Amino acid sequence: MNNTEIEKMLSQKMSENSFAKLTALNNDAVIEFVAKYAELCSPDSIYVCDDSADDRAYIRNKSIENNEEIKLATEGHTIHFDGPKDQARDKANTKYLVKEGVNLGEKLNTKDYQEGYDEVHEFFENSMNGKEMYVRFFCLGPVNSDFSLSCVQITDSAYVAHSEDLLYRTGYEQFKKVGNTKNFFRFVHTAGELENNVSKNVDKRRVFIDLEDNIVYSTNTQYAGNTVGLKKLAMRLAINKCKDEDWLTEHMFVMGVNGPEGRKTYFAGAFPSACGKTSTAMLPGETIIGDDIAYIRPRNGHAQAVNVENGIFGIIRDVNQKDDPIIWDVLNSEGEVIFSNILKDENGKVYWLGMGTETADKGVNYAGEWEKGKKDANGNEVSLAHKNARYTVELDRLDNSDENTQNPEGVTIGGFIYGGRDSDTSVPVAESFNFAHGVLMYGATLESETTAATLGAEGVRTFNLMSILDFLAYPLNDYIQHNLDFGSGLTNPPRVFGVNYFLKSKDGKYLNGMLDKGVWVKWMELRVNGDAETITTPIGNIPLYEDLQKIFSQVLNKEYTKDQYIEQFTIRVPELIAKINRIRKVYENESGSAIEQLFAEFDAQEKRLKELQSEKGDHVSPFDI
Ligand code: SPV
Ligand code: MN
Repeated sequence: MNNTEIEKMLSQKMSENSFAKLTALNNDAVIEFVAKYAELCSPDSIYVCDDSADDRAYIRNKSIENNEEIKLATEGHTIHFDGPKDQARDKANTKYLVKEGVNLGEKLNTKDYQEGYDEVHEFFENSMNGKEMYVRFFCLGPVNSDFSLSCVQITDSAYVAHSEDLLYRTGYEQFKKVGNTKNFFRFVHTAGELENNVSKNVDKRRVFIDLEDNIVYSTNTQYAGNTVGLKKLAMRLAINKCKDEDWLTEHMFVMGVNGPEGRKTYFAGAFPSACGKTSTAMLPGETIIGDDIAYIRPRNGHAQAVNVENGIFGIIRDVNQKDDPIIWDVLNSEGEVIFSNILKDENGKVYWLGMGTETADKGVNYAGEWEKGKKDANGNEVSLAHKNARYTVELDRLDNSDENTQNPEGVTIGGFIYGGRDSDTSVPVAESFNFAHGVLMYGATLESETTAATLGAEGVRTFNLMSILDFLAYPLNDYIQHNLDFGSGLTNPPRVFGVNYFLKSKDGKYLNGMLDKGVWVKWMELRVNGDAETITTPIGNIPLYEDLQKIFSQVLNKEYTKDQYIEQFTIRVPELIAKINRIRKVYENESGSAIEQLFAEFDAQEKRLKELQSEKGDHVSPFDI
């Protein structure tokens, strides 16, 4: 099509107002992109959004009108259901489209460019018949910031578009300022054919990523982790973009921890899904900037971070008044909340797993009509809500959102935290000997027992370096090297900590309470500022009993006994060596200078552990070190 034909086609599908909004951007690449998918997906109409409150209301109303969201009893609350088989990120069908000669390493899921492109474009054909196409502009990161990136989302799901309003900063005005550029991320999503308002053909679910053109295609799915372009889809593009520049895109929360005498220290933390990341970022008494994705740049010799997002797509399971008071309040008061995949009763009240209050006996959930005791086709009980059910809210709804949340300069990061779900190996908190040791031995060796946040079996110990493996867009060696280079380029790199909230006793009970993480962050805050001593062990520096005892009493008003400390901070030599051996296997087919450095750290750490073992035995109390 030539320009006149494009304009004619677009103006037939959209109102004058939408057309004016689109053309006012004066961006040829945007017009071309919208025209290409308007023609291919063939929606009945197209709606172009700017940053206005009217357009925001339009999208929200559409999600209700389309039955993608149902209004609940509380003002501002809605519920959305994804299909029973569309409840999490689909790792198997998320692939990088690569041209001949491109090798992203064996850990990444790739597909021949042309094959993948053709397949997904075939699925796109006429996929929006009978539907409206929404065209949205967003800014990843705070507006007017050197950290931030622009993007365009095309979707036929008002739920996806509505979620983006809660989760991101709109970027239409910013787009106007950037001029006629191709330098932005693009996302095309279609839920595909619907049945009972959910994607029908989940067997044709695809998330295909084109790193060369900075575009992600997503189809036959509604679950936000597969569809909301700005979240994990943009994260993959940003990881790729920053690899040749001097900054990082990390799967990290950003939070402020209050120290003594009004001091505040910021931390960025990476945890695999459902491992306490959001609840750490939201800890009562501390402040939250973001819970999922950070852009981190060098500034004056420090690491400076912004939250890419403006809201939270958080796991709702086990959110209860006692352990998560801040989000509990938001979920129980008026204001915009999208609940997904939990139970709704006939009065428009909602219930989820582990909410700590009485739940309804019947209603509607992600699997349809539900009543207590309902069995699925295989005779298994259908739970009242899905384990990966979520809530979507804006950050500023939280009482403890940080004053720098929108700061275009970001905040200075005092510490990186890496954590996984580990029942028997690592101590609750330790600090690395230096930046590289932390990145390698806490970040690059991160493992976690799997959860419901991705499809597949739960409870399997899985390697997930820096909790970023699902999103990594280039080979492991280069990513680790990029992190090491980032740190060595700083005069004051962040301290690096490893945490584990999930240590269990021999009889399978958790050794720590949900809020104990509030103690570990206070200790880390002291460490960053040189205010606490440590015990040096083969795996890093661990806290002194007296310091923890004091913090437990101050923060949780809890007694912390010597026995608890010993059980939690015992250095478990055989388990720690077994972990090194597992991770050696993971990397045995990888190569490069970072991998060599990693293997040297494995050897050194193993040697230290064996020395301790020969002197003191398999399990060594911190008091004996
Ligand atoms: C995660 O699983 O890491 C999430 C939710 O933050 S998702 O949007 O599915 O990625
Ligand atoms: Mn995440």
